[in-house]
Amino acid sequence: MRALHVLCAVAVAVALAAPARADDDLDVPAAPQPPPPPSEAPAPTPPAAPVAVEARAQPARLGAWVDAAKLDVRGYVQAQGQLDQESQDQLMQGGAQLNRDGFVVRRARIAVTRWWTYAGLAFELDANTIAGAAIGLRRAEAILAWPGPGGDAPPVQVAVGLTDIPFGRELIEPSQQRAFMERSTASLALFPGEPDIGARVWGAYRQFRYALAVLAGEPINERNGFNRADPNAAKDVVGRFGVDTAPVGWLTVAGGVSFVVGRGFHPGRDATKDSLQWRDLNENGAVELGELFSVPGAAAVPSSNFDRWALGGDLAIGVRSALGWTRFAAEVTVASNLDRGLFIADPVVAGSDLRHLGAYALVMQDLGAHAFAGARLDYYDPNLDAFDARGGMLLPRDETITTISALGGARLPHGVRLSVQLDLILDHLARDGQGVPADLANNRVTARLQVDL
Ligand SMILES: [Ca+2]
Ligand SMILES: [Ca+2]
Ligand SMILES: [Ca+2]
Repeated sequence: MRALHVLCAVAVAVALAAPARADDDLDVPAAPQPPPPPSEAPAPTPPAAPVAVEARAQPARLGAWVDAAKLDVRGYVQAQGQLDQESQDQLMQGGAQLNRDGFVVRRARIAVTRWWTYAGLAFELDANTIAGAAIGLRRAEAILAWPGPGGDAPPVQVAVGLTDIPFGRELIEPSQQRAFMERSTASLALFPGEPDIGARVWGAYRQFRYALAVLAGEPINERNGFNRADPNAAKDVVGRFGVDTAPVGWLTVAGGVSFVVGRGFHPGRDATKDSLQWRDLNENGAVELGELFSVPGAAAVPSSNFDRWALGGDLAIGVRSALGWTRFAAEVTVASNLDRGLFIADPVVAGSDLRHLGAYALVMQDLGAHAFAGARLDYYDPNLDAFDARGGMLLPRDETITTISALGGARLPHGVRLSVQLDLILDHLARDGQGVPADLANNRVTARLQVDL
């Protein structure tokens, strides 16, 4: 009996002691170093628990740790206020908001890169408030590189993951460096997002540049935060071959040709049952025999793929004068069934292939060290073969969107950039009193403040 009492006492003692010991264990990392006296100087790193010390939010320590780990950490915030003629204090059928006036965090990005001799990783997150606060992946690449003798532009690099789409000039230009608020209309329509999932090979030899990629073909759109997986097994092949050279100190020339070849996806339809529909034709609120209609069920329609392609050419020239750099750039793209952002191209629904034509030309001028100005003319025809039914006749229809943008801004010290852009959009998206396509009132002005990390 006594033995049982002793056993119980020991068990109770152990049970009471156990949680206390566990708590002690949890406190151990913080415990060994008493808080330093009120002096400002940080305490020397104790030999125990170095990770816990480094995790504390001390900017100097964090910077030292980032340096020691050879991490390249970059980031920026683009916040803007905008006024849009198209804005209304109304809701669309279904609840979508039509207000476009106000403040927006367009991009808040943080990017981490780490390089070894033959490998690297790149990781970038994007946050914005375009359609409510959203955080998404902008880039995640596992990279292998074959460094050349110079080490500056490796001849061969291979990236697998969420990577850039190597088409043209505008799509691969980082948003942090682009002077204009957004890419041109054609670029936004054909490539609604800048990254896509796949594998990319690129490199440089002297002034020559090449890039080839095999991608899912569904660019991730950071505007709507709607990230789709790839619905078909077909992969888009995207490539660009070009040159980038500076023959003299005051002149730079870059240009290339790009292509996309791939297969898009047309979603099928579910099967439907037979149903009965009532339309109150005489509006008396009573169901009468002549107002009942049968809607026959339909069999399911299978999904199918369709071919799509694009071909583009781009040219950029920079000239330095006493005023600063003057930069010209132009790009032309012809494409078929590739619009994925604006007027979604689906030849299965349309009954024929949809041909697109996009182009832009821009000029940017430095005005001394701290100011700049620029203009861009941008053109997009989403369907070169559009027809419109009017008065019982089929007439060729103009669906082009021409945007004239003017930009001015200032570069301030510490990576601060303030810019204002006015967009005049000439389109055929509205209808006048006779039903003839007319210009929609959708001009806009945007003021943006960008601060780099
Ligand atoms: Ca695909
Ligand atoms: Ca009725
Ligand atoms: Ca307009």
